[in-house]
Amino acid sequence: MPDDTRSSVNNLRPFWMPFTANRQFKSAPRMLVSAQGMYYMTDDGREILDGTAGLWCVNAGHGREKIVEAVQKQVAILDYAPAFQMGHPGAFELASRLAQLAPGDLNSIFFCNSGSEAVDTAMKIAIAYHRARGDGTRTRIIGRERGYHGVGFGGISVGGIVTNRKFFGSLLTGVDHLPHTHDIAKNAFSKGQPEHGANLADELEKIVSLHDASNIAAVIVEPLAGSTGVLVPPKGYLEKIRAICDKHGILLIFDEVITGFGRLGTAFGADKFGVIPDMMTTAKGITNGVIPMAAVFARDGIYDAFMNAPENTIELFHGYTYSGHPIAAAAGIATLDVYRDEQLFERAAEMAPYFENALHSLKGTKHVIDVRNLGLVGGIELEPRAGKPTARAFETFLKAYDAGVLIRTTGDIIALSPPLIIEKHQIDRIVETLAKILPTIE
Ligand code: PXG
Repeated sequence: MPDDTRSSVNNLRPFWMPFTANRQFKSAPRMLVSAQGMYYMTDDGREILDGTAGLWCVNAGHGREKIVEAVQKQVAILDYAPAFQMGHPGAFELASRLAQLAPGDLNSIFFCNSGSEAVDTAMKIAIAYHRARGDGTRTRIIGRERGYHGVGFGGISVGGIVTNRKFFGSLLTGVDHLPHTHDIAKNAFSKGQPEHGANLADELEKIVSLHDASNIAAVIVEPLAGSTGVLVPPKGYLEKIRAICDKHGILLIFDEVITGFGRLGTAFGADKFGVIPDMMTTAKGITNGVIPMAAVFARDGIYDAFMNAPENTIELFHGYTYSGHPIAAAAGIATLDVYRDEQLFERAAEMAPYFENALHSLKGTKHVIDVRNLGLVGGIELEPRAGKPTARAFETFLKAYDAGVLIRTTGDIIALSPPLIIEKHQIDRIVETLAKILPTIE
């Protein structure tokens, strides 16, 4: 191999890229070199409008001075403090702020570094909680078809995305899955929550009667499923899931990695839907994507159940070197300040009707078989090309990028989740770009 391909940035071979068509990317790289506000800048000097808040995480927009300053300051004061048996003020302050923001008594915050870790953590807490209360047969966890809960073995086991599961062996045992709620035949082009599908929650009763409640620890669902293509929960569905969990003593975990921190126009999806889970997993927007961080929120009763362990012993044998990392905590505190000072969650709620109408103007555009939305999340589903699923959406993604707009695609679904600071003209630009591109795609 010639030297220049070994050592220079032009050698794209060593970086094995995540969830990426490596060969396609490396044949025509899309390199982002800086970002500010609503825009990325590419290595060839083009501005790209960010229609996806990075990967659903940069909710306050890019390059926010307050967050940058907080990180710079913190790294010089305390770069790292041991996470086990030691503390530092930032983690306690951020946990208090998060507890204040959370609905109900979701007051205990366990820090992790990614959504995948948060999901593993919540699953482990659920099982250990029942055991701590003398209910140790409750070990099963129920997820949902088309659910995305990250890529740890826990998350892919309760998750329901086939390609994320089928290559990886037998996964965790002791899981089961609810049916997903997506029903284009009945709900296509719904604005906000679809009318049909609350009855799908009754499937949980069937699963309970199959395994018996005494063996079930928890149900985990995304209140709005993001990665699988923006599946908005049908009216009444989450309320029913909550009621069935209560009836059988099963914990309800909301995976709010995407819906947390304003995406739906409220602090959390739980607020938007008026359904309070027993635990929430969060990540992404917790630090505006600036430093990796995640958090599990648990209700008071869950934390308390662990506090009967013998004195001076560890109550939960779980944690990460970087749980509550000082720099991530500083980024998190500054991020919450920005959300509060600029009222960004409220702003998202105010902008949502404009976003909804703009997206639904794509009804009737070539290939579009559904448009769905809630808050500042939108999904545009395309008819798959015969024999080539995902090809049509991927081509749309590439053409949109060429036209200066970043979208996400999953399967044949376009997902939009812009920063909450988006302006109307930027929403128009995204939608106009798609309206122009889609008819040119085969
Ligand atoms: N739960 C949910 C609901 C998620 O959406 C994770 C867990 C895992 O988080 P980490 O931090 O481990 O990646 C996620 C992540 C996309 C996309 O465009 C979505 C995610 C990540 C990357 C891309 O659909 N969600």
